[in-house]
Amino acid sequence: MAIKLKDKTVFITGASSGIGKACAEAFAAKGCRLLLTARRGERLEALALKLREKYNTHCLVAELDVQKKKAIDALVSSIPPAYADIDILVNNAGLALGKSPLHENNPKHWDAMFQTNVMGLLHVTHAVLPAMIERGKGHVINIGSVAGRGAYAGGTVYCASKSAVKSISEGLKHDLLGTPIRVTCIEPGMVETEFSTVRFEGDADKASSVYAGATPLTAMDIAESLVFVASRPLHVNISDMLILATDQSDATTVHRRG
Ligand code: NDP
Ligand code: 8X3
Repeated sequence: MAIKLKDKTVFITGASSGIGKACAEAFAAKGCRLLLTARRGERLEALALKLREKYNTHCLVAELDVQKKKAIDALVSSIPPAYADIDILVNNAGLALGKSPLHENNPKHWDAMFQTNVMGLLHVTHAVLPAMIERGKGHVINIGSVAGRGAYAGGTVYCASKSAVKSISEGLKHDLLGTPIRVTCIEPGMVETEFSTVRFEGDADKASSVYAGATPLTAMDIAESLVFVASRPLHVNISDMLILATDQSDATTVHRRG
């Protein structure tokens, strides 16, 4: 039987847009208390206002760049008591930059992707986990990608970063065996968010061509899956979940109409 998520505290990175924002709404609808972080604080404020009005959500927002370890440690060590007992950590902050062959890449993009998708996830997890272990409860949900299951042309470094997220999730589950802490890696296929706009540095035509003629997933499709995973009975750990659009069969194979 599903467990109740009401009054659980959920810490989400990258909650200002897309999947992270949808997760905030989906967990708010279940009565969770939210700690929402991202770099764009004004977006978080607007989201918090909406969730307080719509669901009466207890919601704390904080600007956080997950590339900054000191800022992560400072934030986690100063969380007000009402939000300090984190039940669910959603490591969602992430991005892809560019889609060119490796030898034509801008190496600064490699840094941004690895520092965010991998090191950011590690540092946030490292900061949050000890208290979960001490309290004997918690769930770490990492947002990986279909891109972590096989590399594709132009995505070498992004795919490697998401492959790392998959490995880290698996390793963490081994490390935590014998504790009640659950670890899940959610691996979405194409989801229409700001992801492609960021990847193509604001080029709207390139971004929309990713989804042309197909029906992509929505951010809420993924958020609802997180709610499902988090609400399984405590003896059930969904370790891995690959979620593809019906129009997609792997990272690069998409059925397009017209
Ligand atoms: P969006 O671009 O819509 O959202 C990305 C979020 O990550 C934003 O809230 C952004 O907030 C945040 N973010 C980026 N860099 C940082 C940083 N350094 N510190 C803190 N937050 C950061 O894309 P999605 O919602 O699609 O992406 C969310 C996750 O889902 C990513 O990990 C992505 O790799 C993954 N994913 C996406 C897929 C897709 O097709 N869309 C498919 C598979 C996985 P801000 O800029 O305000 O800091
Ligand atoms: C994002 C999905 O296939 O564009 O992780 O890399 S893909």
